[in-house]
Amino acid sequence: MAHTLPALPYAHDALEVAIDAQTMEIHHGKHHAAYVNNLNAALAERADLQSKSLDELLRGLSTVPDNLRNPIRNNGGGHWNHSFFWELLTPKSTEKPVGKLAEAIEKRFGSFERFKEEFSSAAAGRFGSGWAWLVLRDGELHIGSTANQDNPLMDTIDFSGKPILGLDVWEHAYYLRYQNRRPEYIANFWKIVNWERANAHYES
Ligand code: MN3
Repeated sequence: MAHTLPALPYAHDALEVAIDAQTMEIHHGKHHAAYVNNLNAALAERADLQSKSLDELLRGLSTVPDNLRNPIRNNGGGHWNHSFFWELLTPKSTEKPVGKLAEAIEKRFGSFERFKEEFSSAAAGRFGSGWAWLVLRDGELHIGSTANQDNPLMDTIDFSGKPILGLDVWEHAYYLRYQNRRPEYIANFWKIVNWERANAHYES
């Protein structure tokens, strides 16, 4: 089964309060699509790897053949991260956490404001391209970031856990509107977070 590009769960211009329509079109239709195509190309000769789910491929990255590890890491990671990210955005954000996740954030970070500061700081501080994450590890929430298209599922990197929230801080995610102003993009991200979805990740 070939990997496929998932449709966006909203219109390209639905997130204008934070992300412009052209960025969404290029980001989903070109960047994400390229990760999917390149992943399928990397797996073309390997029926054994094609039968694995994307989650399985990334969790077992250390065991895939050496010549395929980087293509799967970059393109499989890119496909997974973007599929996860689109679902965490919504034009109808509650703009604050809900459910058990809201309680857990309060307990772990003291307040939602404090959590936002720490997450924003991880996102702004990631040098070059990468992602900021909120993950659940050993029953506790942790904030961190990864380079390029690495993610916390991969058994080849240090930062691990079950992803609850993720933010793409590659320049392609914000450059058309924000140019070098990554912190402004991050500040507006909080207006479009799908906290129902993040809570579902936390509770599942
Ligand atoms: Mn991206």
